[in-house]
Amino acid sequence: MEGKMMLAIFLASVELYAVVRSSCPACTNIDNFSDLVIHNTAMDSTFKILKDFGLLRCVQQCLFRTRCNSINFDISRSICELNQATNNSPSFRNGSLFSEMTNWPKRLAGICENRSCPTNKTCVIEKQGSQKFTDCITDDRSPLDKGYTKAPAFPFFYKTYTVNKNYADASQTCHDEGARLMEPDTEEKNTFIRGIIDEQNTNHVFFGLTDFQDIGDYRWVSNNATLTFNDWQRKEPQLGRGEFCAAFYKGLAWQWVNIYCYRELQFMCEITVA
Ligand SMILES: [Ca+2]
Repeated sequence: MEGKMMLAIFLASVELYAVVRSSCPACTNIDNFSDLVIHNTAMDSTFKILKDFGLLRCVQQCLFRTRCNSINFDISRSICELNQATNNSPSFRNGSLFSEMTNWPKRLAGICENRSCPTNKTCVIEKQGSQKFTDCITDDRSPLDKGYTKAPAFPFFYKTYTVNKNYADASQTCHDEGARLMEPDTEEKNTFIRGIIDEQNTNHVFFGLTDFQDIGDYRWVSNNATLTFNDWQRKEPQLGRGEFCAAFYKGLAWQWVNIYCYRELQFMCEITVA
């Protein structure tokens, strides 16, 4: 009962805190939740992204994992990022929230409070009838451990490859890591990716867009969706030449071109939130 009451107070306090922080000084002092840093996010140490998790469940998911030490929480999109760093100083990001584990009531973890699982595992609470018990289950291998980097303002991890491969082999390389070829499907993401590949010593970088089905009908590979945004160069895509794959081209500020799939180019993989 006390626990439920505490959770209710916590949730209420978070809402109040986010909305009327300045006019609600008492809200900042309930049960050690005084350190929710609104409009901030920590970079570089996110090892897991969870979608459609409320703030409380995000905090719990962090408490369940030995390697987790802080969270970023995207308030409007309910995206929860678990960070492993202990003392990363958060930087400004509108609509985000940062909080460190050291300031949370540990009993939010329920019966997982005193269960410490190995670093690659997470504690889960299971039920059998009215009995609850804990278990340590293997966590998905973190993209961070596979050499991926978390995009600071986006819910995905990315990795650049400086080896040249044809489209099929590039795609397979991403797939083998539980990833896919990068899909720059919004203007914001496209701009971010162009910034990343501009550091690469190359002229072309494949990404996950093809018109294998119908010439000129370009589709994102992951979900077969048509384009709602594009960044084709002025004379691209050129049709009827068998150029079924897409790549960024340095020649014109990394705008898009279609290109032969057998060309061996650099590429970029991404791992998004499931
Ligand atoms: Ca072309």
